[in-house]
Amino acid sequence: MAGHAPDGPRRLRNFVGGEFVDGGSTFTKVSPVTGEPVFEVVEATRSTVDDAVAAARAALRGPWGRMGERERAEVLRRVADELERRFDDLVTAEVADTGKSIAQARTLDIPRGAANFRAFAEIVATAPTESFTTVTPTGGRALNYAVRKPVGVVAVIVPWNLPLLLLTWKVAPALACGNAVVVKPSEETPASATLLAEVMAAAGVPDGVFNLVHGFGPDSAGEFLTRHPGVDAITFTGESATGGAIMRAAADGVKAVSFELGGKNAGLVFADADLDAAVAGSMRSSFTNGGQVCLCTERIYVQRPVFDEFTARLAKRAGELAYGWPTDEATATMPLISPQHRAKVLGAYELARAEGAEVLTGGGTPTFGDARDGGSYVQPTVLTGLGPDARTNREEIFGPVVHVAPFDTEDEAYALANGTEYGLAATVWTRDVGVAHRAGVRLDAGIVWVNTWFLRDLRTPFGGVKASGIGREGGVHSLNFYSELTNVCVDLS
Ligand code: NAD
Ligand code: 6OD
Repeated sequence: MAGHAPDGPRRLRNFVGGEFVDGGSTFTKVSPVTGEPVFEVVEATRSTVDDAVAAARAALRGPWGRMGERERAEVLRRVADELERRFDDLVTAEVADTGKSIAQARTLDIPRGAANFRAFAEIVATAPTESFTTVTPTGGRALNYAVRKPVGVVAVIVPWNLPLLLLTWKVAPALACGNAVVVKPSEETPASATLLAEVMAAAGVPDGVFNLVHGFGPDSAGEFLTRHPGVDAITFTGESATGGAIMRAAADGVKAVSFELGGKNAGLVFADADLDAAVAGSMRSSFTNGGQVCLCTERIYVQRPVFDEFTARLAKRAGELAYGWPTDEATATMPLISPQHRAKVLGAYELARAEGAEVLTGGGTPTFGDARDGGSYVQPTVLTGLGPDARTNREEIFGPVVHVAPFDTEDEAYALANGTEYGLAATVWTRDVGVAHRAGVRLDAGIVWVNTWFLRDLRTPFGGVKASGIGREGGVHSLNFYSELTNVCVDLS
């Protein structure tokens, strides 16, 4: 049966200085598909975190700290090779933790893990050195050039929705730049991160360069890491409120932070759009991974001439999404990550009704008559009828739900899209090249997709504006966060 480990709950341990370590209490990870226990996870204590940070620091003083970019790039390629060798194990782990469809894990999550390492191997090996020639006060010349150095020990804290993808998106550039990392995966998704530790060891990554601590946020591994004086920088993906808490924790140590946070992303469908593509694309952008992607569109604004047709087609297709077990190839949706998250999303469905929304499809929970009734499923839901000030249209829900509303003018579309505290991503459907380019300028978002969604080139800047983040990662932007640049100025006269 899909979704849980065949031989019952397996014990997952922390990984410190190249060894799996036990100790401390454990917590149980349950299957989102059935609610049954799948893993017993050893929670890192404060002293485990101390050991992990010390191991990372020691690794920086060893051979790792003396490697050049090309050698490190070679290590990253070996990690990618090993990830590909362990592909099936990683798929199984990701499906067990999240309940996502095996088809998605095979085509998105796990391949992106390997791709992250290959991309940053290439990026670091080919990055140019910044240099300027300067005229000196005596009319001579000076040469300035910037030397990249590792920041040091980097804490990597990530969420549960795309566990391996999001973890490796940060670990790959951090290692490419010569840092050592202590990673804390979400308490909801400990399995693929544990396999990544095995991958690191098999790929010959020196001991202590990659350390893993399991646990929670406040008063657990997450907070121990962010307050740790031995941590030099924190890279975090998760909720905006958690980003605020981490920023407060990091303030005393004046640690560098990179934050990829929440979103309340808008889709804009203009009347001239290819409507088939807009409906199909919006199905992906609202319902991929059960709506649990920070880039998902939870608000779609549709130009009035096509509003009725677009909305009817979207609601019909959302109502037809196939549930299935994760191993069924036809499965098109998935459970939410946990009963707590399900309660939050169902609360949002209730709030939408209380605010006066019309529920076009969904709005509740499915029943299966089998073990999935113990899981965390909700129905894919399409809402309409609410104004821009409704909480449903302002607060991130992070589930398979979208609100659809009409607009008349291009200016109005941008005003509606920009009307939240978030600014992560926006998706625009139009055949008008002028609108396509203006949208990039007018939308308050770190990423604007036109006639597509979640099409990624790992060299491009990725991040959010407003409450959706601080900084950009991707390509040279990642290198800049994960390196210290020392400018060397040589007077040549
Ligand atoms: P979360 O903020 O609750 O948790 C994320 C991670 O932070 C987990 O590992 C958690 O244990 C840890 N954590 C929680 N409190 C902490 C604290 N006080 N100190 C240190 N660590 C702490 O987020 P989540 O519920 O796991 O993930 C969903 C959220 O992530 C959504 O808001 C989503 O939009 C956001 N997200 C953003 C992006 C992006 O790229 N912008 C990508 C994926 C998810
Ligand atoms: O594609 C990426 O690099 C990325 N960071 C995706 C984030 C998805 C959010 O859930």
